[in-house]
Amino acid sequence: MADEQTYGAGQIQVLEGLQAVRKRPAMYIGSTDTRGLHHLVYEVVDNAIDEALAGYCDAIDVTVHEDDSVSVSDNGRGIPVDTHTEYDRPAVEVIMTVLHAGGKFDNKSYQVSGGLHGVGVSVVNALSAELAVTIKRDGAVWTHRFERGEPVEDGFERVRDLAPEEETGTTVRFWPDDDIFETSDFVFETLSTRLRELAFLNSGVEIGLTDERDGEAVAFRYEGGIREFVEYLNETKTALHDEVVYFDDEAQDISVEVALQATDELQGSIHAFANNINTREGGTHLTGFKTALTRVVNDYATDNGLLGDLDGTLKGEDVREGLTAVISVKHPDPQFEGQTKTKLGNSEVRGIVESAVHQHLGTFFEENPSTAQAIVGKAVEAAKARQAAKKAEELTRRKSALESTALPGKLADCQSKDPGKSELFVVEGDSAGGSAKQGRDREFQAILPLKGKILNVEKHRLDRILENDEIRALITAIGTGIGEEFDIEEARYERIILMTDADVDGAHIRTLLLTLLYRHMKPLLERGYVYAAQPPLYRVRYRGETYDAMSEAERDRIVEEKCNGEADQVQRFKGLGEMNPDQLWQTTMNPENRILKRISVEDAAAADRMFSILMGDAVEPRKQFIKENASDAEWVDI
Ligand code: 28F
Repeated sequence: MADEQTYGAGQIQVLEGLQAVRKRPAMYIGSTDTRGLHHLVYEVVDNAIDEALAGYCDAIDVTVHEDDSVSVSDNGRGIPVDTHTEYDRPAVEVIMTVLHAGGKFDNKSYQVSGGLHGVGVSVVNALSAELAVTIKRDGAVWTHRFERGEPVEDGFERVRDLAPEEETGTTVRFWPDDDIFETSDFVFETLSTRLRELAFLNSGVEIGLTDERDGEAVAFRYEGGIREFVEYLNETKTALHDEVVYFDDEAQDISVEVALQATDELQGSIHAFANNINTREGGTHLTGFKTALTRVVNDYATDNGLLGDLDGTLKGEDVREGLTAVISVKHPDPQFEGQTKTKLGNSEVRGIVESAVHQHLGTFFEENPSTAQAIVGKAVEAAKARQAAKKAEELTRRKSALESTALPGKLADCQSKDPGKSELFVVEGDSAGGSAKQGRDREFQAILPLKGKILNVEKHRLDRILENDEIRALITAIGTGIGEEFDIEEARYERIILMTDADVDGAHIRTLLLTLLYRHMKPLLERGYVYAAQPPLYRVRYRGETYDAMSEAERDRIVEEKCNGEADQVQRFKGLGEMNPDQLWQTTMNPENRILKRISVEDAAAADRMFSILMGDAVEPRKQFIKENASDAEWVDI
């Protein structure tokens, strides 16, 4: 090694590389917010995983220290420390300072990551105020230190002999640079979720996480690999067959693994990975999987007479309904595409996955008829429901301008036939519906009372939903149809105003309605046609004047400012039904002074998400959750 710091070509390349990374960190790690910060850990862990894939490591430990630094340790061979011929520096220094110097370890395995994900540990080094690496190999312990990516002078040293029973391996500890990152706060849950995923994807490797800030610690090791991943994903679901279907294959140096298990859910959950990266944007491996799956299920259904009176074949959506699956491919030269570089682009992968799934799933079905019946049977049931829904959808829409589907009897329609001027109030309860019918302006305001709770759309397919009279009445009144039949241009009103009580039950009904609209009539939300009415909570009477308050705070302000602080006659409106027609008109329906909240797609999505989160049968947590969130909507004058 040269005595003085010689700036040969190698050193200049190193400096230019580090400067490039520090100048535009987001180009290398995606962002400098919390996601980018956690990406540093994943880059270092990836190198340890590579050592495991090469067959030399089976334990990786990640530690978050109290000083907000992170250590990653593995029990592999230890990064080489011999002098690198081209750079005349220790190999470890080259790997830590030269961009993309990780390279292929040996022909048997390859770096697991590519694209944004495989920038290499030199990027972590460049973005760390300090980085220390400890290597145990060749009978000794070596250390090296870096500051913002640059080697510390005389930082590389042989520290001591390796004790006879000591394992070889590598430890990298880094202190993220506060000049680069918006935060230095590592989130245990974020790290543990990704480390668990890596343990599933790399069976047999133990991955531990310790948080020295509060002592929390977990360890993941799954001998069953992605089989256990599917079991984990299905922990809260009802599986339709006991054994997780699993197979793996390799062709052209590309390995494919598939695990799947059908459940009674309506939503599918398919996760595709390439070189351990969660390809959320999909790609050729996922396409190949879906194509072959649909074909194999259809072939089995046809060959075994399982299609019944179904006309046509099973669609992909039928086959994937309720299916939990994990696909994991490993590719020596992965091409990641898409907005967030999480779409696999390698075209040859599609055919490889397709033939692997076709061959192995087909064989599995032949050898395991009960499992095959469970999976195929679920797809046939989904297809039948889809076709029933299509028929029912047609019933909710005018077949042509001449034929009109009878409007629901309980709808008090408005006189105007101009959707742009017409409003439909969907009112909770018959008594409030009665007041609304009397109080409204019948020129442009229609009323549709809904009785009690409408059906829980989360738990049912569209065919079942359309059996519900309340929901069918609503869809028919709106006029657009639903699902595949939906046509926004047929909307009979351009304002659909949900008017429910301002209590938990009212919020519950509003959430049910929003979930229905979000899932099956989303363009109504996208066009901004959907609103929530805001009935007053209080009425304050003082010296012949009446004031309406939308909240307790407003009530107190009125008492203070208008009633000289005398807590005079204050009426709490328990529900819409307590208001007489004139009060309801004046406070909630009269465009002159009513307050409506326009419901955005995001609002409805949040309602939908909340609903799926709380879909368990425990009603109390659901009510509590809605109560806490029901009043957080901000209200606008319309
Ligand atoms: C805490 C993070 O980075 N572990 C690593 C190794 C082992 C070898 C290696 C790494 C460049 C191209 C050779 C050792 N002996 N954990 C880690 N463990 N890199 S990174 O070599 C990288 C060189 O190939 C290693 C023999 N072959 C490879």
